Amino acid sequence: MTRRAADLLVDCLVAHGVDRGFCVPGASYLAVLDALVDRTEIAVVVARHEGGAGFMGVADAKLTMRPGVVFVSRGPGATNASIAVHVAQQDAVPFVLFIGQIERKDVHRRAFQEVDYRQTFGDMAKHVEVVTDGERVPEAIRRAFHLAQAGTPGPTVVVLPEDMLLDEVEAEVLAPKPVAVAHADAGVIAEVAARLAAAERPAVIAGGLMRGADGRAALLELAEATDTPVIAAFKQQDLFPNTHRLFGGHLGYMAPDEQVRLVGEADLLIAIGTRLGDVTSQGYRLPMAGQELVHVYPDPETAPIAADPVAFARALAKAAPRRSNTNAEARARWAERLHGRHARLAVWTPVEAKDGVVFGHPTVALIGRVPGDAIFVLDAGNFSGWLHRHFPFSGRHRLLGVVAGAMGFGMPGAVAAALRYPGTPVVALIGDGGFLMTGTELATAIRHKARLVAIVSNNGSYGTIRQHQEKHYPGRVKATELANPDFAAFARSFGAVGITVSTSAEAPAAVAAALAADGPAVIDVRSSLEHISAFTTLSAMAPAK
Ligand SMILES: Cc1ncc(C[n+]2csc(CCOP(=O)(O)OP(=O)(O)O)c2C)c(N)n1
Repeated sequence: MTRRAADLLVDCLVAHGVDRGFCVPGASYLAVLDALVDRTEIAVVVARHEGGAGFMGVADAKLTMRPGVVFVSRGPGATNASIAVHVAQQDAVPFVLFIGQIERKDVHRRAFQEVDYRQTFGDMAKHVEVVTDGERVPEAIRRAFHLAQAGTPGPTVVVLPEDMLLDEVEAEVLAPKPVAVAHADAGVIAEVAARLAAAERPAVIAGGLMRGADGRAALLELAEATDTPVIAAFKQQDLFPNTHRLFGGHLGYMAPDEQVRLVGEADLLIAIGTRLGDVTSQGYRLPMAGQELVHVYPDPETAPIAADPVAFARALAKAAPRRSNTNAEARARWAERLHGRHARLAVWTPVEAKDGVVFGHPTVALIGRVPGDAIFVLDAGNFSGWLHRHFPFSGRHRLLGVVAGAMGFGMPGAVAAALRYPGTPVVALIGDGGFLMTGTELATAIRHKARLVAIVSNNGSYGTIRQHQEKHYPGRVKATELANPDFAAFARSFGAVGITVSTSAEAPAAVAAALAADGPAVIDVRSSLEHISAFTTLSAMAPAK
């Protein structure tokens, strides 16, 4: 049987379990869109910017643990989407980017919108493949999906010359290539179990690769079976119930020094499913000199124990001696210190400001108003600090953020989450900076009747950068001030619910009304710039006069 390469490509995607793709259309891959017209297996979500489409793919992958699939056009489309390729690499998320390309005969002529994707994405993607022969579509798809998931998950790029998609080909669909699950040697597990049993102050640092339900269950089992506290790596606070006595806090951006020194007292750190990047390690301060570290990650370039982190956690929970070890008392005191420090930091003391609403108010208004399985989506910026600090994640909540720190993830991430879990409340927290980067994906939310709540911290500033500015160049403000539209009116102009919060007292009712809305809702919080973060104020940062 012969078929068009574009049809074969869609058949291959279906065979790989793809049920949704995000895109901005382009003339360069019209044949794929044509092939998708009659296919009900794959939902196509059209975004308003390739950065938005890309972030949707990343968010979907974080939720499903399967590769996010995104289609963009050549040149401008592909470069717009590059932010998501970078995030997928930094956040270790499986992701496949399809790019339409110029015709094969025009390669290297600097043809209209031509880009050499091997060079452009060479540093960010795990694999970039130009499919120059339609017969090789199945092989290319299989490789791209396999490499996106094997070892450290990450992005792959498949480039589709426009004319290749029209090839009449005989090739057959290839089934997905199974992804290897590396198990640590029983001897290694036994050795780590013995070290864990001997430790007085052990702690697990849990990373993003534990985000699936099985990973969370394995963490809980390991913690409870061995009385070992679990500390969340950067942005992974949802992995463990935050009120559990064995929750040891979150190693977030610029964590308080007291916390870092306390983690530095651990006599055994077991880092599972985290790369121990610069934020989690607090600028590579952790592990501290002489501190014992067991590091488990699925590739040997990152960690000495190259194993599947979930399988490892499970195996360690089974192998480690139960709680009745001789250090039980010391362990209990250690867990108390770690959890106590987190619990003290988490207490919210309502505070008012003259220049707007302290963003903690709408954040804590979520407590008790969202169910235990709600999905939170965080854009990048200081506003996120209040959620990290004061919101007690249940262990079933999901927190989608960007370890790579890219702004613009909030709205598209929320759209993807709302489409994947239509029955689950989705709440995005976004700064006024990030909101005007990709907030236009509200149109995509409207189109798909996606139920989501976006709470925007409107402090008229790129606040995070202002804070850095005040620290390094006090009083010399440049390029961080913003002029904003009325975000509630902006939201209403899309057909969404728009609510303005100008005083802290209005926050709870606004949150409740937004959660009850039948479609997307945006809360414009006129927030305080003086309260620039959950940890400090502009006045406190000002040099003493
Ligand atoms: C795409 C992108 N551009 C620039 C930056 C640098 N950056 C980090 S935080 C930030 C400001 C965020 O401002 P806003 O969204 O208003 O949130 P706030 O910090 O005020 O709470 C900027 C510009 C970034 N991380 N990502």
